Amino acid sequence: MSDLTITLLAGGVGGAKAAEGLAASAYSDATHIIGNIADDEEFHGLWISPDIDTLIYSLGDQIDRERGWGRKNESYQVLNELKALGQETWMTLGDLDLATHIYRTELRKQGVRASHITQRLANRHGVQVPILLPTDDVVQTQVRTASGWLSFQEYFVREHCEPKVLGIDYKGAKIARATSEALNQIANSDVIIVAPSNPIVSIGAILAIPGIQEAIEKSGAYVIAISPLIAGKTIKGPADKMLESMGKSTDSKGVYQCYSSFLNALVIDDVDRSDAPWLEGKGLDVLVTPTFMSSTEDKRALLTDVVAFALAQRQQRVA
Ligand code: FO1
Repeated sequence: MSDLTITLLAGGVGGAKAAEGLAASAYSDATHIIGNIADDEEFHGLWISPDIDTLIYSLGDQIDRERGWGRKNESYQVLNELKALGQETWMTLGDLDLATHIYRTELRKQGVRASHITQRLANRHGVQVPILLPTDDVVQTQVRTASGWLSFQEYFVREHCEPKVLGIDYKGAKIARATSEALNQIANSDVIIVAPSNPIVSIGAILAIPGIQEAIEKSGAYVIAISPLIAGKTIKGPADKMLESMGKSTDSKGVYQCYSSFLNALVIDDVDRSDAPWLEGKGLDVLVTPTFMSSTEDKRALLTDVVAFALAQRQQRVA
């Protein structure tokens, strides 16, 4: 499969699970990941890139598997001292995790590209699958609520996704420059997999970088998305609430609406089998299979099936 090129668009916990599935599959050498950077934010003067760190920690087997983010075997001495100093500590940052943020902040100050910092952190953790960034510029998802705009982490962590989402803005996206690495990877892709990540704030934030969505549409790749919803609910995170507040239905149709300009196929769980005819009516190929990923074997099996399905359907379309 050396001539096969696969790209995974990934954000959040769902993205990390799909990345682990590909990394454990026979397709790992064919895969590059493009990770979401729009959840990034500064805390205690340090630059934090949660979705990228979640990808690195997951692929490096350093992730706290209970939480789905942060490091395993973590301690919180520094955070406890910051709390004693009267600082806000609603964003839980462990001691090992803080080393990542100190390192990233230091290299950013030296002018090192975020893409290169990501590579060095990935190397430190023995991550084999390359993680590319859609841009090296700062893009930050903002969430509009009745009490005003919140950063994504304020909405997701401090407010526990409780406020109704009235709008989303990808601050900085309009002037962000797509990285050549991401554009080239997309252009050369045979298969592009959209992870079961939040279509609005994880995948949407990648697509909001000028040139990225257009590159996907022009790539000729077979684009297949794994629905982040099972029976209209997410496993983790606010995708269902966000779809609803953006006027999209909280089911496979809503996911389709987010990706309709470039999607060839949607992977839905067995419980959502009844959505298949509507999706096929829109010209999509539909793979109905269990999409809940818990063990590494679940992840490997699902991503293997997804790639095999995509290659088979692509073959038929070419024939
Ligand atoms: N999520 C939480 O729900 N609470 C936290 O305190 C928290 C801290 C945190 C620190 C580093 C990191 O990389 C991720 C962290 N997350 C936390 C998860 C994070 O908010 C989300 O993973 C993404 O931003 C959305 O997927």
